[in-house]
Formats: sequence, structure tokens, C-alpha cells
Amino acid sequence: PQLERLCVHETVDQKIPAEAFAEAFADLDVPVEIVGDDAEFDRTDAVASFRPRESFLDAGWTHCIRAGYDEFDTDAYEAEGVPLTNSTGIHDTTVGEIAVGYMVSLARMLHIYRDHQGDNDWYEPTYERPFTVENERLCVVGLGTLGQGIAKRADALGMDVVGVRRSEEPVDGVSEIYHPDDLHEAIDGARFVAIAVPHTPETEGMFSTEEFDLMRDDAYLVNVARGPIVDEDDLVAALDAGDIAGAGLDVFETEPLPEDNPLWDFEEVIISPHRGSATNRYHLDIADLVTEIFHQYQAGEDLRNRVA
Ligand code: NDP
Ligand code: 7N6
Repeated sequence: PQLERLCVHETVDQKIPAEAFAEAFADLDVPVEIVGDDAEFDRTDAVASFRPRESFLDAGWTHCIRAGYDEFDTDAYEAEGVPLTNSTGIHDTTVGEIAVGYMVSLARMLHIYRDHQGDNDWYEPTYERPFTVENERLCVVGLGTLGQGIAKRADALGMDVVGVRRSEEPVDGVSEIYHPDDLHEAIDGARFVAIAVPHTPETEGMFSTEEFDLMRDDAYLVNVARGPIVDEDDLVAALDAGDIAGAGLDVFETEPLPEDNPLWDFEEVIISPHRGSATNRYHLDIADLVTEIFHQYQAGEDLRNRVA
């Protein structure tokens, strides 16, 4: 059946204003409603949500407003024959900018100067500490939307960019592509390692003590993908031991990052609250994508970003 309603689940409010998001569908020829957990669905409903709910399996189509749909039970959607789509394809600029922002700050010490600014302190670092990202090697692990957004910007800054992905498909600005089996070879010698893979059984714990030992002592880790890809206890131990120099982190094993988590206390760790994709027009980017898929559904076409 054709879709007769678009339901915006209230959990979207955790990342984008639900009202503004719903209003962004003014041109859609069906009503748009913000719904809560008491809502019931049938096959004429489309649902756009941040978090999964079992009730969405009664709808005609569910859209996850995140690129990472790891919290959604794809098998259940397959079993019900309900299409599930995700939001990959729209975060190249937003997450690319924040990843490059971490790297430039970690190199030029903006985070340290800002820390000292709080004490009106004209802090002068050691001569050896600052460096330029230009000519430094970056290894981007995962070369999809995020990875390409990071690689393109890093290449523009003159970095020497290599990457890791399963397929060999070349990527603009990336001089060499390694298979995940050769991850160690790929990160060996890199000054920055940026993680941009989805959280899957294969990528969970991809970075632990072994990788941190192998990385340069003056290397920095950037994680804009998902917390569990990095073993956080091992990361803390590696930072404590000086096995790596620092990190820029947008994602964590537990979010919000608990107040007593030791990662807060490292001078050379920059923490952002899973807002790598956040801008004041993020709701419009997602609404454009949902609108496109909505029209594909109504026309009986293949759905962009279908993951189940
Ligand atoms: P894409 O699907 O576009 O890209 C994923 C990339 O990872 C592909 O290049 C894929 O290439 C590669 N990949 C998959 N599995 C492996 C593996 N085992 N080893 C190495 N490479 C692998 O996704 P996005 O770039 O849109 O998003 C990536 C993830 O980033 C999301 O799943 C989400 O968790 C996170 N994210 C975080 C955001 C934030 O706010 N911080 C915002 C958006 C996304 P190939 O198939 O060739 O292996
Ligand atoms: C904000 C979520 C993703 O996977 O976690 C990120 O897209 C961003 C809606």
C-alpha cells in the first residue's frame, strides 16, 4: 500500500529539534506527526526515528536518522519484509570538518592554549611540541561517506593520506588503500589514525593494546564512528603509558561519557559530545534524504540507503 502518514518518533529530539524536522516536510502530500511510544502503526505509515522500537515493524517503512543503524535489528525487518533505511551519505562535510578540526588542534595545540586561557595564563609550550599537519601521514580506517569527507579535507591540507577498506575501490586524495587484514601495516608510521567504519562484529574492538603499541608514540587517534570500535580501557592505558600521544573523540562506549571516566582528564584528549554531525541545518539534510526515499517508496522504486 501507499504511505498515508509520516511519523517522526520523539527520540529524534535527542539530536535534532523534532518540530523543526517535522516542519521540513511541508511539501509532502501526507500528514506528518510527531509520535511517542504509545503510537500504533500500520503498513500505510512511514516512521523516521533516532532509536529503534519494536512497534516500527508494523509500519510500511522505517528510516533511521543515523548513518550507524547498529541499534536496529535488521533481521527482524527482513523477517517482516519492512524496509529499513539509514542516513549514510550526508555526513562528509560535517564529520569531515570536525575530524580535521581535531587534527589541526592536536598539531597546533589550540586545545592546550584554550585550557590555559581559563587561567589568564600566557602559556608557552616546549619548542618541540607543535607541528603542522602538512606532510604528516593520516590513515583513514573506513572510506565511505565519513572517510572520504575526512580524506578529501586532509589531502587539501597537504597530508599524506592512506586508508583501509574491504573493497579496493580507489578514493580521491587517498594514495594507498589497505585491506582490513593489513590494518597493522596501514597504521604503522601514521601520525594520525582516523576511525570511520561502522560498528559491526568485525570492527568491534578493532583498536586495542596491540594497535596502540604498534602506533607511533607521537601518534593521535581520532574516533568519529562508534565507541565500541575502540577498547576504551586499552586506550586509557595507552594514553597513560605514552604509547600514543593523544586523541580526538566524538564517540564512546557509554554515552553520555560518565563524569568519572578517565578520558576527561587527559590534556591531549579532545572530547566532543557525539556532535560530529551537528549543525544548525542538520534537520534539513536528514529531511531531504527522507523526502527522496519517501518518493521512491511511493513510486515503487528501489530505496536509497536500504539496509534491510
Ligand atoms: P559508509 O557505509 O558510507 O562507510 C563505511 C565504510 O567502512 C565503507 O567505506 C566500507 O567500505 C568500510 N568498512 C566496512 N566494514 C569495514 C571493515 N571491517 N574494515 C574496514 N573498512 C570497513 O558509512 P558512513 O561513512 O556514512 O558512516 C560510518 C559510520 O560512522 C556509521 O556507521 C556511524 O556509526 C558513524 N557515524 C558517526 C557520526 C557522528 O556523529 N560521529 C555521523 C555519521 C556516522 P568497504 O565496504 O569497502 O569495506
Ligand atoms: C545523529 C547521529 C550517525 O550514526 O551517530 C551518528 O549518523 C549521528 C542523528
